[in-house]
Amino acid sequence: MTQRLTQKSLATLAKGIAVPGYDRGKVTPGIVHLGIGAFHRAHMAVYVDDLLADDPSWGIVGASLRRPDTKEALEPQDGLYTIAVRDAAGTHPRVIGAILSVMDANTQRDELLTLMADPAIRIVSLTVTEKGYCHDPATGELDQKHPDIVHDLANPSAPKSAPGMLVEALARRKASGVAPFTVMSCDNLPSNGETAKRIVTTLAALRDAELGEWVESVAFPSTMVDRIVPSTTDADREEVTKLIGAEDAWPIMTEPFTQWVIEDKFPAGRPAFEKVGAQLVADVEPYEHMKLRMLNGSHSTMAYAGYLGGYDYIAEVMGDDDYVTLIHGLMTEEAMPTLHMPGVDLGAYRDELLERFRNPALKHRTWQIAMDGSQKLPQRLLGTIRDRLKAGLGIERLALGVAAWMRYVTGVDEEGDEIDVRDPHALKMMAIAADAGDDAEALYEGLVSISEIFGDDLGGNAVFRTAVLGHLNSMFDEGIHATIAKVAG
Ligand code: CS2
Repeated sequence: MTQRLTQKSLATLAKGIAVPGYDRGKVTPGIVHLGIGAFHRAHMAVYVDDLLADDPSWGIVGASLRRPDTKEALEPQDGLYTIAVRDAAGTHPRVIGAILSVMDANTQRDELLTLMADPAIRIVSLTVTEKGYCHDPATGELDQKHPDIVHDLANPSAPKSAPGMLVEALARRKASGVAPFTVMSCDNLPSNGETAKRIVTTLAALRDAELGEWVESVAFPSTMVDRIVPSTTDADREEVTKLIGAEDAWPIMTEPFTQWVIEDKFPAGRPAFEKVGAQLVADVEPYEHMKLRMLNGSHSTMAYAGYLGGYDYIAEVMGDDDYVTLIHGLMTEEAMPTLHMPGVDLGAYRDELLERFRNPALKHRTWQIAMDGSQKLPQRLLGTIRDRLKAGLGIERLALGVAAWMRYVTGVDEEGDEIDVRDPHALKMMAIAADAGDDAEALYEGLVSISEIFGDDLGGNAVFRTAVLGHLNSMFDEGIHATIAKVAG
């Protein structure tokens, strides 16, 4: 039987496998990370791993707010796991040691809150996905009717949501005279620091006005994070286990590219992230817009249109010239003119993105990216659309992305097979689709009435309506391929 990846087995791994080059016994926790999923383990944890030899006081304690599966995988491995970087030349494994332990918030809530209130913890970082913010994606405000927020206001010392955990931990720090930690969002939200701050301070103020004021003084730097991380499959597990010579229950598969732009606002101190490739800047927003509109806007469009077109993976979508023309045009003609990035070569950024999407070794499922569209559309496509409408510019390709999403959330594909639509609003959307049948106009009207996605302005905009409905009708009448071929020209 293959040995398990553990601190002890590190010394006996296959030759040439990179392992932590520092004494893990000396590492102490300085960061609590909420939402210890694959993305964090491929991104921030790697930057921290690169720094621990210099400063061992920044170890990470991870926490899962929903499922215990990461804890179950990593605990028997002493927190160790492999990141396997994939490119056309092969798979390159490296063992990461930055995560000291993982807590399951459901069963260890109080222990976790006690740790978050400990002065040694100077940063609480987050990758809880868009929906973890319990907000209205169209306005970026706390959704006070969200069931988890209702719960957390009724049970402030036993919160369920990420904002609730932050507020309770900050309240405990305030009560014991400990300075606040810095809250660092690493999710794909526009102005993620400001958004997190708005949500957390609103919740704190609803609990107690004085606490709300105190939370106003907490630093919430914004960050732009980028690395493509497909879900790990059993075949990946087997491959990594063979490569490293030990069983890893949850390796993380990723691409060579990584980028992290961080607003330099850490009153409680921070690791020297700039030494390991992160860009520390005064204003992250332009980078966030660039990434959300170009990378993520393309991704979501490829996810919906690609899935409907019968493509399982992004690299397959990129094998279809019409799709490539659409995505190239979406970035060049529609997204790029809305960005203001002096000193950044947007054309080169686009070309690099197209190369990354083409990575044949990265099995990135369209279905994975299609998840939670209601939370993603506003910052990936609708913001760009609003800017262009204001300037009187065309939105043909962006509107195709929105129409493909509308077609996708009907829950039935072009072969009549069921689509497993995962979204916090899935039931509502599928009910709208069931009522609409194959009436594109009724589907459009029903979906744009969800103001958490479209706000109150977009649905009734004549240009938007004509563009989206045109594509949607074409998708129902002629299918997705013909619709894309028309736009690709
Ligand atoms: C993707 C992102 O799943 C998705 O919605 O668009 O996770 C994307 O891979 C990352 O933002 C890349 O940095």
